[in-house]
Amino acid sequence: MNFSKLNKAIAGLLVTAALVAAVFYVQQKNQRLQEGWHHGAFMEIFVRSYKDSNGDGIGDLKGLTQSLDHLKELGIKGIWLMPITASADHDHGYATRDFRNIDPDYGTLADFDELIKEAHKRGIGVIMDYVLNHSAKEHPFFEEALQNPQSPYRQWYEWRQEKPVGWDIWGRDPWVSVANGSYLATFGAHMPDFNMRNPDVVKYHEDSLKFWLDRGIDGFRLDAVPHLIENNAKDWNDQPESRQLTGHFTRLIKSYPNKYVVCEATAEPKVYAREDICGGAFAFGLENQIAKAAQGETEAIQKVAQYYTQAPHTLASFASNHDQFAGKRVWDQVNGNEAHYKLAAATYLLLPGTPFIYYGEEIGMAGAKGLTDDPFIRGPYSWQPNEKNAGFTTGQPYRAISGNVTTHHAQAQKASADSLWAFYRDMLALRHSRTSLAKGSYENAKAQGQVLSYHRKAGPEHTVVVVNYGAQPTPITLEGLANDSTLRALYPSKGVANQKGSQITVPAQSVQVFAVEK
Ligand SMILES: [Ca+2]
Ligand SMILES: [Ca+2]
Repeated sequence: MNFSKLNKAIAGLLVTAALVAAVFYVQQKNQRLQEGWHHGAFMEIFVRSYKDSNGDGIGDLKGLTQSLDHLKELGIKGIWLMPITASADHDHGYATRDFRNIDPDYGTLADFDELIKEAHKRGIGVIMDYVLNHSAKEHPFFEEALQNPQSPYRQWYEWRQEKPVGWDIWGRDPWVSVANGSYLATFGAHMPDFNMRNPDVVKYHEDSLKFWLDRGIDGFRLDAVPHLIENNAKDWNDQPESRQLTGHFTRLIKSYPNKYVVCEATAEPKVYAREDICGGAFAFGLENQIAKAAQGETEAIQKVAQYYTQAPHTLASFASNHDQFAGKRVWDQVNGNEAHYKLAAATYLLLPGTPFIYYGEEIGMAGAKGLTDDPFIRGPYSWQPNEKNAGFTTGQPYRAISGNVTTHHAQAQKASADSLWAFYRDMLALRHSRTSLAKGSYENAKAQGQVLSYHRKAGPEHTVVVVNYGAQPTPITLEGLANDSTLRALYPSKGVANQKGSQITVPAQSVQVFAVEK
């Protein structure tokens, strides 16, 4: 090869390398989530109960990955995974046995990587539960601390030689006595509290969070953060130190671009939604008002109207979740009344705040047959009208299936134009097509009898939402409209005439959404 041929060959190689790099860059870019993706609707998923891929009767990550198109069809932009880390409880997963591995029931780290990749391809972000406050009693660190008081891991938990007295957390003594001391366990003897004042513990959690961030997780739902640090028998809930430490972990997570944090802070969600603590927090307390408003209670409709006038819009709204203390499944709350069900859904899907739908809610799934308490609301997803396995598994489901599997399942819901699924899909499409609904202002919120109305604005875009919870058509006056503005019907898109002026009559038990135009 002479010199000029060699040069040409090198130039050719360089061009090829540049092309490969360009293709790689475009692929990477396509896999990145849009800025602000977390303003879209999330689905809370209990993996154990969602979809089983291997017939062992237990839902798993592969089953979820196979279901991503189903979630995308509904319009889901984010998934909150209840704990998928290895746990000792073999159920909800909050008793963590390994903070840096997938529960063997759910699959492997490779399955996790595949889930993230496939979710991102569909424009869906994935956040996961992370439990800071405690580990499982079976965690190797705690086992060592339990067996050997001289172990450095003794300082990783809250151990006392003498059992402290006078403590009462939700009616029980959180201190558990064993042969060589007592340990603190806010959520039960099987989940010992970490000593979060120990810098080694903080570092351990930082490294675990980074472990998942480096793998591509899009954020976290931080569990039970007001309980990170206790001061004494009286001052154990929501201490200033817990707020500070939560903010510390949030800053770490958000040092990665485009990440989202939502906290579980039941008593003071508005405080924890602050940017310096979590940025996002579940709007506990609103869910009860949504259920009551849906059934026409005027006082609750007033409270719903007021809520976001005084609350940060970074809160996360929901109608139900995996904890019985937040209520039963929506189906059981409204006793199967689908008109009430749709009103509950519209209420929180169109308000400010990121909506979190609890898996099964979008198909009208009832509680698990014959069960009570938390297991009642955590049953296998109803894919098909199969009374043996709900289409959730080809084997024997690990838990009783839903009481209404024959009438309310994904297959029928997706085939019907006026199903709950279709309604959720339409509400999400509206939210995602209107910036004002996804992240706009909240103005002129008003309850007139059983009718809720409010305005959402973003730049020149102006949307009016009207919900009549009552059984009668009701005339109302809309404030905040210019004299010459026209209300163009966005929902329903058929059968509602455009309106002029501020007097409108709202049909019984209906949701109407208008674009305000000059
Ligand atoms: Ca399985
Ligand atoms: Ca604690």
